[in-house]
Amino acid sequence: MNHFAPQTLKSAEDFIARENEFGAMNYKPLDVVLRRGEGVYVWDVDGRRYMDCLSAYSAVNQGHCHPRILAALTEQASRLTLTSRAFRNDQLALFYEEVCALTRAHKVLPMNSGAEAVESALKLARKWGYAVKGAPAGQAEIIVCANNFHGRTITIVGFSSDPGSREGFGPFSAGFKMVPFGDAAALEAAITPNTVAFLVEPIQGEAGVIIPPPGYLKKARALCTRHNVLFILDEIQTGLGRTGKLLAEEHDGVEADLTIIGKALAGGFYPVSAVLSNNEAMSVLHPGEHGSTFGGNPLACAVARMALKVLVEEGMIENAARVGERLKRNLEDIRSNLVKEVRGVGLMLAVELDPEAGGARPACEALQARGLLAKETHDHTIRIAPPLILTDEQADWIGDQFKAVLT
Ligand code: IF1
Repeated sequence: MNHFAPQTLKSAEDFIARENEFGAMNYKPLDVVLRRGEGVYVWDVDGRRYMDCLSAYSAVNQGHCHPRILAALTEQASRLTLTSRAFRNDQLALFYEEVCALTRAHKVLPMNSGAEAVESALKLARKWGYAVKGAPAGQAEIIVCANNFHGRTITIVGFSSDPGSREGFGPFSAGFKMVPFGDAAALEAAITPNTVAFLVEPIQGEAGVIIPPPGYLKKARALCTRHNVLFILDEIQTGLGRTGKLLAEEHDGVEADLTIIGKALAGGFYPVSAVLSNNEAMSVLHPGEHGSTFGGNPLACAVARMALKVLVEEGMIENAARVGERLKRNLEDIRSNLVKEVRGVGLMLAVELDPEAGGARPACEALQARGLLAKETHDHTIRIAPPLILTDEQADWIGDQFKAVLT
């Protein structure tokens, strides 16, 4: 029997049935099977075109199959892909230099997935806590927020407040404390002499695009400074132009001690993440204390360098701010008692439906039928995060589709 027989799957139903037969069932995707993507559009196996309003959870901010990133990928892939960090490669230094120039970070730790970068930041924070702050051995505490989403490793789900993410996966790492998101007084009350870090998303993504009260990040930053606690921002989703700034922290005029980026860092071509550091925290890591086979590989670095270059050179960040405002206005203009709230910044938007509206999932299916792919989060929220190259006309078209489905 030939295990590598030519593809015999044709219809979407064929692909879905085969997936369900052999795959882990840890997702419940919309029943659309995609074959091709270009810019803000994707096409399914029947040739139907959709506007992508999810952007792979903000990993394709630059648009699908961006030609300049594709060229960087193929050029590098044909030359050198992986050296491991046992040897050096000629892309890593340039990646470091360009990321630092762009973000004003001093040091970069390259990883692959977002969760790995979060884990790396937590390790750094603990080591800093013992080596620099002087926390007693084994006593370091890290404060996180309720309704956080930082990834899927055992440590990370161990400090999740979402039962679905957490239950059945224990025992978990000790040393994490949870406070309500957006509540600076609660943060201050939770800080002890053993607190080494506070980890927070500038805007909570999975929680449903939750924007904290004005001044929250500034207060949190000040508290962290006052109590000698590392302020760690998870910008994996909010970063790299999504909110109309390179980093969401810029909206609040704050600078984190450790900033975690991922997703769009490689424009959807490759998993690349990084921890950025603007203080002495990175210096606590010595050879052999942390690493990754793939972190900092030349293919990842070449792709990430171009992904950042096009984001900046092609004006995508400013476009996200401008078109995002227009799209938000379009959504706010929908007169419907099915809509409870429209919220978001830049092109990180969400429509919260009235609990009586019949749920976000059916609304997403109705949008799908009209050629728009969006994803619900929780029962009543539809998130809208198209690629940052969205035009005014496309923003108006999205508004029209939501209007048609919600009125
Ligand atoms: C999935 C959500 C988005 C993240 C933040 C770290 C990570 C993520 C702020 C981990 C990942 C994901 C993963 C994806 C769904 C997606 C998501 F709905 F779960 F919340 F984007 F909104 N920090 N977010 O948002 O990064 O290890 O996945 O690279 O299917 O689980 P990762």
